[in-house]
Amino acid sequence: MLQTNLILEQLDSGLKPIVTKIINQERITEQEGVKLYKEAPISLLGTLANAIRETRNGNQTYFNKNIHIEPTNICVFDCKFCSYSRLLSKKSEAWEYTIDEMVEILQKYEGKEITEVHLVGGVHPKMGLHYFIELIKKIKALRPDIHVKAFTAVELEYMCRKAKVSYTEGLSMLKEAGQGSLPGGGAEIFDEEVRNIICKDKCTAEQWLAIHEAAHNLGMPSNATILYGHIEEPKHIVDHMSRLRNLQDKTNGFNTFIPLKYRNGNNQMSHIKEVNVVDDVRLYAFARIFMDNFDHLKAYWPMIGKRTTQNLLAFGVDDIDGTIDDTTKIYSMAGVEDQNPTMSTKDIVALIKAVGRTPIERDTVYNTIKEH
Ligand code: V47
Ligand code: SF4
Repeated sequence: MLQTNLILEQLDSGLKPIVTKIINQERITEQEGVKLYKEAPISLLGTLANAIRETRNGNQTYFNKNIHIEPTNICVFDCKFCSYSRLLSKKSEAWEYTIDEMVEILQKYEGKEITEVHLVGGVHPKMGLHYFIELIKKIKALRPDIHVKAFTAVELEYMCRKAKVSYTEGLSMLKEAGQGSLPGGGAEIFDEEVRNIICKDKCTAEQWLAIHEAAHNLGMPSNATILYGHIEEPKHIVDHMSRLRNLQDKTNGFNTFIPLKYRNGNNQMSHIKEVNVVDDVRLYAFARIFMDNFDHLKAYWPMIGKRTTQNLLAFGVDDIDGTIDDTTKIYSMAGVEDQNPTMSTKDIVALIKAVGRTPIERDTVYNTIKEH
């Protein structure tokens, strides 16, 4: 009580009704969101976000034991922020694994305790729906215990279009093969003007949302992302979060929201400076406040860095992704500090405990496996 009174007393009159709504656990509108995002002091956003985080998830901080398999970095699309994709013409820096090679990657983890394979790559013109169905079947035959979280909406739109099936048909076939859920990539910024500049040739915002809705209706949960810190403005951030919040109202199929900070190494937008940590904190804390129907907010440590991840645990974040075991190249190719992202369970547990939170090892859909 004392704390909320103090917060309200210090506010300028325009923010007071918005903050009062948040304290009373009422939803804020897009317009209120833009005002809050632009004008609220970072300390206020942090206090509110942390209170919401602790009300929802207490002191718990989730992670899992996962690996990534990236079938290829060859991609038919040309997103300006992407440091990872290689066109067919620039094959020297490209890879394209066969199904057997990907199964071999997984075989190396025999007897190890991983619970999830995150299967995402570029959009290769020759790797289609039936190829991936076969891959998933082989993964599940080898490790029936492992959850397969696979394919961004961008990959799914392309593979369903090429196979001439609806999203529901394509996803049903993948589910039947053993796919459990969808990752959150490919959302970027939904606003049409911004999307046209940064990634105009891949799936539209409507298609992204329709694919996730179709998955949720089939009982396949998914994640959602936003790519922030480039040319977008606060109104685009709030519009993006609002479209996700609306879909979550309808389906309740999203597990977690994952803000992805734009990293500027080796891509066509490298002239854009990366935002600073205060901007990171603002975005995450705001997301925790605005996205009132998402249970979890994830800081993906290979992208944002371990130290910032730790700090974000005081600003709304309750999940930090997994052990990874140096199996992803997306962010190392975009120039992040950690060129070989891997953390042992011991490292992750220590990272979380160092800021006074409780590490909870989870499965993909947030069942607790073990409290550390
Ligand atoms: O959609 C690409 C992003 C995403 C850059 O669901 C970049 O658990 C920053 O979605 N700077 C793919 N971001 C990764 C992704 C993801 C990662 C971890 C966990 C989950 C999950 C999902 O990576 C793309 C795009 O938004 N991206 N290039 C870059 N230069
Ligand atoms: Fe292709 Fe994904 Fe890179 Fe876009 S972000 S170019 S869709 S790999």
